[in-house]
Amino acid sequence: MDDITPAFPDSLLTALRTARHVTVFTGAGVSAESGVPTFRDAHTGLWARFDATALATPEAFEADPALVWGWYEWRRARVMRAAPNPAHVAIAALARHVPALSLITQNVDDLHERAGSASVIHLHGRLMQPRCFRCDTPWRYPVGIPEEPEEGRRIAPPDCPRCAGPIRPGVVWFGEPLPPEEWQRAVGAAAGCDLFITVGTSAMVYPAALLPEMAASQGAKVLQVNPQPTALDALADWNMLGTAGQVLPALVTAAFGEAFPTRA
Ligand code: BV8
Ligand code: ZN
Repeated sequence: MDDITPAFPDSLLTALRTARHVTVFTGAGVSAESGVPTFRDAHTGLWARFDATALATPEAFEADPALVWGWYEWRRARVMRAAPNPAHVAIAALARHVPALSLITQNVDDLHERAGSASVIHLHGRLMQPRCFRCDTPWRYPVGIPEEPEEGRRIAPPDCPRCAGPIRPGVVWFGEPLPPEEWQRAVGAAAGCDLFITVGTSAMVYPAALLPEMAASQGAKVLQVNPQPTALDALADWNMLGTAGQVLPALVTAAFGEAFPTRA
């Protein structure tokens, strides 16, 4: 991939340099350059091959726990073999240059944390925090990176040591409520910021997709970073068409002078 250095409007650089509170909102696109598949991308997207509602729901898990657990084990192996990319690193660095930064993610991977971001708001749960489907007791994966199962392989979920119920992924499935405290933190971060940066999300899953609108309606400026058009194009004050791994490091360098390695 050739390293292009995007040109940033002065108005954007000034907004970033003078912001009191920046809120960054990420979707699967921020992890794409780490090799973690997104959901909707035509060929690599998880949902191109699986129907998400056929897998990412409690009903699907109850109907076929081994199919759903196998899908998440395949994803977990991919995430554990992945490394944070320059986008994750730039977001973690940005926190050092602005008075206050909130990071809200729809992703269930831990790449923001592994890049050094703190107190990440995980709206849709965390892959690495499985729990019992029946009694909610937290469960811990065995140490080490699992063999990457071939896609679609069924793997029976472990049994809960307390109630023998099936262990489930620690994510929020469709039809399940978002964790109330995480949602409240996210709403506060959207309502309280003066610059909202949305990165790598098609903004089609609710209620998460309401956050950019909430930020804009209370007066925040909105920057979108995405290589494709999304539902947020009309809302954004600036649309940087490019990948997160190219645009975000260049933006932090242009605004604050901090240089970044251009490769993950
Ligand atoms: C809820 C965890 C209520 C699991 C996820 C009918 C019935 C039931 C519910 C609904 C319904 N209709 C609507 C709903 C609400 C539903 C919903 O929104 N459905 C959608 C499909 C319409 N929402 C829910 O069910 C939510 N819960 O409403 O509960 C309730 C209240 C009280 C009591 C009971 C119930 C729960 C939603 C959470 C679902 N879980 N994830 C898992 O990961 O398996 S969602 C999952 O999909 C992700 O977390 C993420 O949120 C979403 C995918 O979106 P993106 O991250 O944007 O990824 P996508 O691939 O779409 O886009 C990637 C973008 O990146 C693209 O634009 C691409 O161009 C770009 N990109 C690619 N490469 C790069 C890049 N960008 C930058 N750089 C690159 N290199
Ligand atoms: Zn249990």
